Amino acid sequence: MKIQRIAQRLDEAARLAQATLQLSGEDTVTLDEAYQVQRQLIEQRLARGARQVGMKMGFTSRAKMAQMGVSDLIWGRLTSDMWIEEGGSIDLSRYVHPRVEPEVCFLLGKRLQGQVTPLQALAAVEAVAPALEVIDSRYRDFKFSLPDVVADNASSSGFVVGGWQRPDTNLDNLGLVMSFDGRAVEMGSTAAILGAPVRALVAAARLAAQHGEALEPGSLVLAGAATAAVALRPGVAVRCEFQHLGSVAFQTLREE
Ligand code: OOG
Ligand code: MG
Repeated sequence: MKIQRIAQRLDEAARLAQATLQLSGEDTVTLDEAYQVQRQLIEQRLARGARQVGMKMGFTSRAKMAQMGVSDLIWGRLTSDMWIEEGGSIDLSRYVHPRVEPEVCFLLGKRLQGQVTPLQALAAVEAVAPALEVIDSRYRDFKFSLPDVVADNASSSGFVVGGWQRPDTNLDNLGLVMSFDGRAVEMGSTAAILGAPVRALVAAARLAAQHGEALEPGSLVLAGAATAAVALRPGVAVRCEFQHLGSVAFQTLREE
């Protein structure tokens, strides 16, 4: 069956770190089918022992929409095997063409589902943290249509979460600098995320509900990148410093 076949193709591309072709011909999918593929893809990871730990929003900033040539919010699922320890190292040979981008992460203390106001969303937050997301499209040349990238779990690949801060930390317009080996590669503000990152949480609750899902207590929500993503290379110390929120870092191993 088509959904199963595409999910398997994308799962294999991720496991082997080998790019696959964009979905076309009989494998072209609608947005609705793309979310079915995504769910199937995640089922396969769960069957291998991973746990679903939350969700991530995509294309919540103009910088990201412009970089990738798409203009709609999407979401993907975060699983435990994507977690990268803060300060830890990753081996780039496990990825196709990884990039990194600055994000903020919410930890939910209460359940959120459906239409909620920003105030209700904030009331469900237990803590907030600076974060970095490692994205890695499984498609050749990092090119895709909106349904393609949704099927590929929104390019999710890894995430690093820094120290948790109080839930009432104001996230609305915090300056940030992402650096490689101490040199700035992207600068921006959390205001780039839908005007205020809490709006990404509101959107996450609404989009999840459209697929019969809720944001459960204990789950993480990545709000989407504040700047364009930057390609990773071996042997680099990656760090993002956020005004009032602290920093988050990891490194990539040198090539053997
Ligand atoms: C898709 C994922 C988008 C974000 O933060 O906007 C995303 C991609 O850019 O490949 O994670
Ligand atoms: Mg992202």
